[in-house]
Amino acid sequence: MRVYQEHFGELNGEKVTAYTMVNDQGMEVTSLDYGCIISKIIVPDQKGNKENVVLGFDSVEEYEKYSSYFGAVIGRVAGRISGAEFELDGQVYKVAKNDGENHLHGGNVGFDKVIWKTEVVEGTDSVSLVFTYLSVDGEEGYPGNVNMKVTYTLTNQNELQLAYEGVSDQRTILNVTNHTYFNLSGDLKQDILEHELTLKSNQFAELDSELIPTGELLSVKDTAFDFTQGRKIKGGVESLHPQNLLAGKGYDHPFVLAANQQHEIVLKDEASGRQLVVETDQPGVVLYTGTQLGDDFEIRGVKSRKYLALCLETQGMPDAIHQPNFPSIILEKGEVYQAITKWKF
Ligand code: FUC
Repeated sequence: MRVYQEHFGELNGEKVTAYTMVNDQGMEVTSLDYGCIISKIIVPDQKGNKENVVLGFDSVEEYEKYSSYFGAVIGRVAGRISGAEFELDGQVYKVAKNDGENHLHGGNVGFDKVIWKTEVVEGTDSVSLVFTYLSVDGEEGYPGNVNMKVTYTLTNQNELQLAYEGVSDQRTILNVTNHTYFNLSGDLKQDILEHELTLKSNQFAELDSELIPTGELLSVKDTAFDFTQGRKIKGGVESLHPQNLLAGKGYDHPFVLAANQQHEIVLKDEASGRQLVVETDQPGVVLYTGTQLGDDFEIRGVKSRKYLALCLETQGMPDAIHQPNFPSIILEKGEVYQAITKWKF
């Protein structure tokens, strides 16, 4: 296994480096120190053709101009915070309003838009990239100095592990994810409507018109949200369920996971024969079917458009700070926040 580095570009005069991890089977993962962005994942199809299965760009400028969080780590809090404020210990914290009246994916300059310190760690059967970043007290409105560490580990079994750690010097909130857009067809040969998803989830969070959870958990039974037996993404695009319509004809929904570390999320593309198994220790996953992807730019030569890729954002439930029935995302002073997600191809 090996890791190599390349100069990727510059962000406000600072150097951005691309790190590529390669395993003995030829699987490759390229990641930037800018936002811990995973810009490429190259895996073979059933015939052995090695192609890229994620959305990404080859320049910092394109990321700055067009990216909808492509491949990036999201924080401090993934998803929307209603009204862009929350109360903690009697104090109201106003966080950046970057999605109408609400806060989205950590604000204007979230974890996805900063440069992280990087260390390469080479093991015998794996290689890791260890990214660290100090998010200072008050950044984007959040309390506490938070020391973050994100570790991406590639193994010889074609598994990429994403491990997140955070420690704060004050009581705060933290809910981190990765916003990779998958398309298993390879090099964006076709959109993801024929991809089949299996999810161990019996409930999903109802959203309001601003895509914020209402607090109600709805049963997936007899709806296009039932992925327990496997279902093609196009089912949700054709569905007349008000929640599919509200998400722009598709999905932009948090699902409550009924199992952890048990093949709880499986994405398949029959045409290429590729399969992705996701395992996590997190309570939920946001399925986002790229319904808001713009069509005024190209992604490595392919016109961007709706349904070109989908995200499986494993995380705590969005807007949990306002929903007492969702698992808490409060992090105590000195406590270590830990989350792990694995993607096995
Ligand atoms: C997802 C969605 C949002 C948004 C963003 C780019 O996580 O939940 O609606 O469009 O990504």
